[in-house]
Parts: sequence; structure tokens; C-alpha cells
Amino acid sequence: MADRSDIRNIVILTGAGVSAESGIDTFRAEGGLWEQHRVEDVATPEAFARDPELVLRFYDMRREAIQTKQPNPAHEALARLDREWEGELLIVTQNVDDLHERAGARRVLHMHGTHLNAWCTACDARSPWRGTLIDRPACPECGEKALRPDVVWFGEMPYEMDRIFSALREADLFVSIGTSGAVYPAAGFVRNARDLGARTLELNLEASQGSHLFDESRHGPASVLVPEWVDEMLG
Ligand code: BJW
Repeated sequence: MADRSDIRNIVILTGAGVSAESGIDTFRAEGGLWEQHRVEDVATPEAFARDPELVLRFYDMRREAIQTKQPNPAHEALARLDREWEGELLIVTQNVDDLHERAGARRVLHMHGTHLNAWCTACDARSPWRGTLIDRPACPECGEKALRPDVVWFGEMPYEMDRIFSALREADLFVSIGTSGAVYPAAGFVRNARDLGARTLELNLEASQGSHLFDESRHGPASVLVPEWVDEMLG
């Protein structure tokens, strides 16, 4: 960023690419998650109604896997920025892993939910969850066997949209990291941010669907680009 003296409020959007170097599959790359399971088979409420075992197995497998993964230098750098940046900052992540938090970031919003909660469709409680759901355990709050992963599927409303738009309205800088720009509403944030007057920067392995919408787009692995950018920001 050529001049950062007028930047106080930052919104950072992260996607699967920020966790790729921790060994968590992305969604749309060759060999990515959707190749092994068609998105319609696992990430819609209709799929869950049609074949709950398939969906619960898919999420149980991923919940178990993320607990064996570690934050990488991109998560660590964002956590450092969160600790040291004196202005407003919000890390809006589409990721359902907890690697931002495990790296030490605090100002994190999970717009697509989290693997580490179970959501009871009977009583609406969210309970911390590390085990499996395929065995249909009872909800710790109400005892009903009606738990599902607390993630946002296609056709469902992402979480905390009001808080995200409020942060975008105040943002001087919007940074998108490791996301393909294929899924809305997150893919539209760059336009929203621009319309609201923020500068925009993309950090991604390669050009994404929306690269042309950013003021600046840098290509390379997040574990390199993000620490470099954070160093620039913190001077
Ligand atoms: C690296 C890297 C490295 C790799 N370093 N980079 C038609 C038009 C427009 C919209 C719609 C439409 N039809 C339907 C819709 C809406 C729909 C949608 O967007 N569909 C699209 C398919 C078009 N959206 C929804 O239904 C959403 N809800 C909604 O819209 O509600 C109404 C609403 C209206 C108005 C306002 C608000 C709401 C809900 C979307 C839910 C998405 N859920 C999932 C699953 C979550 C649970 C789970 O994890 O299983 O979220 S889908 C999946 O995609 C997951 C991700 O968060 C999301 C985004 O994926 P992401 O993170 O971008 O991953 P990839 O793999 O696509 O990209 C990785 C990138 O990283 C690549 O670019 C790589 O190059 C890069 N990379 N290695 C840096 N080392």
C-alpha cells in the first residue's frame, strides 16, 4: 500500500486459501473438497434432509481433521496485526476452522459458522462440539437428538451480516485473502467496500474471479504475502 497514513479502520475477509498451507483442503481447487463430494450433496439443507448420514460423516471427518492442523504464518501475521493495530479491525472469515483464534486473533467473525459448534434444530442452542454427530447425540441443552453442524449452507443466511456491513461502512481498507470470490454475499464485499469509499487489496495465490475489482491484487502464497503486508501496515 503506497500510503497508509489515512488508514484507520480495516476489514479483512479470509477464505479457504488462508488455511491451505495448514493442510486444510480448499473447496474449488483440483482435488479440493467439492471434488470428493459434490457441493449439492453436502452443503445444502436439502442434502441434509435427503441424506443426513452422508452430510454428518463429511462434517465429522472435517471436524476431526481441523483439530490436528496448526495455524500457519498467514494466521500468525493476522493475529499480530489484530494485537498491534490501534484502529478498528475485523477479520471476517468464511472458514469454519478455528486457526485464526488459535494463532491468537480476537477480532474474528465466522460468517459461515464453525465446525466446533453443534446447533440444535429443536431448541436453537449452539453448544461447543469436538466429537462426532453421526451417532446422533442428544443436545446438551434440551436432550433432543436434533444436532447439526453449525455451518451456513447454500440458501441459508450467513451470520452477523449487520455487523459486517457496519464494519464495511466504516472501513478505510478492505483486504481479501485466499478466497475465490465464487460465493455470495462475501464475493460482493469488495464492491460494497469500494462503493462505501474504502481502498481494496487482494492477496491470493492466483487471480480470483473478482481480481479486477480490487485497487491492487498481489499473487502468491498467503504464508508469504500476508506477513509481508502486515509488516508494511505496522511499519
Ligand atoms: C490460496 C492458497 C494459498 C489456495 N495462499 N491463496 C447466483 C448469483 C449470485 C448468488 C447466488 C446465485 N445463486 C445462489 C446464490 C447465493 C449463494 C451463492 O453464492 N452461490 C454461488 C454458487 C453462486 N450463496 C448463498 O446461498 C449464501 N447465502 C445467501 O446468499 O443468503 C442470502 C443473502 C442475501 C443477501 C445478503 C445476505 C444473504 C450462503 C453461502 C454459504 C456457503 N457455504 C460454504 C460451506 C460452509 C460450510 C463448510 O465449510 O462446509 O462456505 S460453501 C464454501 O464456499 C464455504 C466457503 O466458505 C465458501 C467460499 O469458498 P472459498 O473460501 O473462497 O474457497 P475456494 O476453494 O473457492 O477458494 C480458495 C482460494 O484460495 C482460491 O482462489 C485459491 O487460488 C486460493 N488459494 N491456496 C493464498 N496457499
